[in-house]
Amino acid sequence: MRHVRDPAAFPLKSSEESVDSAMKRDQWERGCIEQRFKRCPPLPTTSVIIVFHNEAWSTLLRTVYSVLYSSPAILLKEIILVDDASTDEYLKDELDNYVKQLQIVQVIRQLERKGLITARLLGASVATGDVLTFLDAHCECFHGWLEPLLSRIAEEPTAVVSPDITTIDLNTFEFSKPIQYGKQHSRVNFIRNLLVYLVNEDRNGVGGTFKRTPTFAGGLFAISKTYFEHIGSYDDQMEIWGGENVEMSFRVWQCGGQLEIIPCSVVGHVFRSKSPHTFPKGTQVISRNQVRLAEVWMDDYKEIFYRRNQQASQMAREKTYGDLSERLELKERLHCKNFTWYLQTIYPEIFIPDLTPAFYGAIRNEGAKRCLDVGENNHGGKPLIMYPCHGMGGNQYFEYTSQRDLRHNIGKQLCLRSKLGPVELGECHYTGKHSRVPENEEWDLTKEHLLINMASKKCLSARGEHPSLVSCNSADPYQLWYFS
Ligand code: LR7
Ligand code: MN
Repeated sequence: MRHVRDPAAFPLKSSEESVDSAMKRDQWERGCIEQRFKRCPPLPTTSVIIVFHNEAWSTLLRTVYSVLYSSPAILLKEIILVDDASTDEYLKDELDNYVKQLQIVQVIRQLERKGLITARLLGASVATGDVLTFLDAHCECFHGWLEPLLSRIAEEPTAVVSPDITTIDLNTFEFSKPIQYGKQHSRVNFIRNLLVYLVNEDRNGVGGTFKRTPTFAGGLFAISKTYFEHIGSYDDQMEIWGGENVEMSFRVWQCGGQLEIIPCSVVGHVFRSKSPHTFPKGTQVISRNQVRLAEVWMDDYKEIFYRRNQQASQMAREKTYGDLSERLELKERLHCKNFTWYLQTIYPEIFIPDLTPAFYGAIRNEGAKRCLDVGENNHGGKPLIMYPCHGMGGNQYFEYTSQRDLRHNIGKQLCLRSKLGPVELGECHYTGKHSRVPENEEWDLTKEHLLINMASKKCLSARGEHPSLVSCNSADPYQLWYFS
């Protein structure tokens, strides 16, 4: 039996009109259509938990109706809407009254604005289903999304499973087609600063029903309620937004669970170009959340992150990230593995930047009295510039590595390389395994503070419009470079 939808409140633009044929074909090609789920023993039931702060009425209700419409009634125990202290009037009595007619939908409220993490914990605390399924408040579930998630958890209770998340267009509310695996994860904010993320497409599970993934986006997932509690739910001292997804990724893997994407489960999410939220204590709560997770789960590798994030580094030094004793106890109690294990076992394909680069930070030029800077939006291919030293890292962050390349590697690994004319940034050729630094990316930082490129044997100079290579002369202050 299926729940009935309210056509007025849920003008199903995507699931019924535009998407259908492309999506169905896609589902067919993946072998999703033939999947059958056993009735005996029955699949576990689920509580769907949707947290929101000042969400638009239409998108919130669209999410709710989409769950009702696409989930078998026998599996859907309830939908719990958790209001994170919204201030919009329509989300108060009007919402309470509206959902009464929907019977299995309830609204609970976090009275103080504390963010999505504690809001989800509040939702979980009242949930009565076997499995907790979390969704953002602007999602649309595609037909058949729920069964594969629950089925995988029934088979493997320590699996934390995410649907394949597709983009709902911000303006037209259309699903993107075709769906692209993995793409969603490149947005994982913290990892972007630390390591660049790739889903390993090859490690499919039995029959391709799941893919293991080192990290997840964190907003849309299902987990057994018992396992959620066992594995340490969330760090309840994380505030507002950010970091909890990475924390959960590391924790689940390091403490014996597994993180998976279930390709046959498809859910759309409205990606917004910028965060609509206010941050009552400022956006530094994001860094604070990240420091909390780095301190607990990343061992010495946290330094790689701190070198790239001044704010986080300062919090770590001054220990202003709050008390971590409960999280550290949890790690102890569950006998969780260390971060080296995680990187080697779960994420072997990742390139790990130097734990202790020979030099790092800004590179100041003696003659120009300015710093080497990659300029705006330089993802490779563009010449560099000289810019007043700002001490903020960012576009002026470089590492001189043990293999003697010069990296601007806050997100992508970009290397300084020689070229006729101005030097430029390009993707680094040294990626660890079975690779070496080509001469045009290799630099000798001499005692005299010259930077000699090994291909041309010429020196980097800050004279002229862009930094470029010239014949070496240690008496020329424009050829002298200092790491600060
Ligand atoms: O203070 C807040 N209180 C809230 O209740 C801030 C947000 N929220 C709610 C909000 O209404 C929404 O329902 O929390 C949810 C997530 O916030 P979004 O949608 O504004 O942000 P987002 O989509 O960028 O969120 C992503 O990153 C977050 C980091 O904390 C969470 O992990 C979100 O769950 C995550 N969203 C997804 O993973 C959705 C799929 C993205 C992909 C792929
Ligand atoms: Mn969202």
